Amino acid sequence: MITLYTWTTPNGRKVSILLEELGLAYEVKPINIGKGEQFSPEFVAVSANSKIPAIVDDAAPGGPLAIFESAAILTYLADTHGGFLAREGPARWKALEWLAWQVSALGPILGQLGYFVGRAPEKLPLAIGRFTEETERLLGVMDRRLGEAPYLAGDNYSIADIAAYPWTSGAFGMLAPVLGEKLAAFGNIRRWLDVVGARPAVVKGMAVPAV
Ligand SMILES: N[C@@H](CCC(=O)N[C@@H](CS)C(=O)NCC(=O)O)C(=O)O
Repeated sequence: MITLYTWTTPNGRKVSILLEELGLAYEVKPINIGKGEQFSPEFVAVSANSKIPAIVDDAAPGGPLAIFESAAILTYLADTHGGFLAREGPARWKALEWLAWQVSALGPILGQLGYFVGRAPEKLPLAIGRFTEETERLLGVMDRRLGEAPYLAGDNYSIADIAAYPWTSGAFGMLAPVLGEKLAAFGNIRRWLDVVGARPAVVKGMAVPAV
């Protein structure tokens, strides 16, 4: 059995989406990061960096395995269960390329924008301006890619799309008042959001954890 440690945030939902896509049985352990549960010794034993998501796979090859960092978890699950990541060839490297881009660029920049717009105790125009500008640049990069190919890795839906979906739907949803009319320029992303968001596993994964 796989245990998923997660919360109601984009990084956690990447993993619940993939678990749903793969049709795997999993147990959800909500970690309320608003209440500091990510710092409990029990959770740190699973996720050394005190961040969700993390998994423990009791049936891992070679014995129970704990993994944190969403990119590592997605790659592990896709490789172990044979889905949404090509075994070899250009499609594999394109998926890993866009997965790395999502975890190193799109996610952190949107996370910082969300913080400075919504949660920072002080409104700092310089920080909001900087992260808005970089968000628009990154969405431009993604829109151009989705103008060349239906999915981030190319012809097939992959863990790169799964990683990008919860963050991008947040940018077009919660962050729409900040990003404003600029979003209208990203028609390829809108087409992709509609296609990916209509997948039953994505709908189910986005509702995890049910708290
Ligand atoms: N690079 C990590 C980022 C994980 C991350 O930032 N998780 C957030 C929730 S989306 C978290 O646990 N935050 C708790 C905290 O910062 O204390 C990944 O991709 O898994």
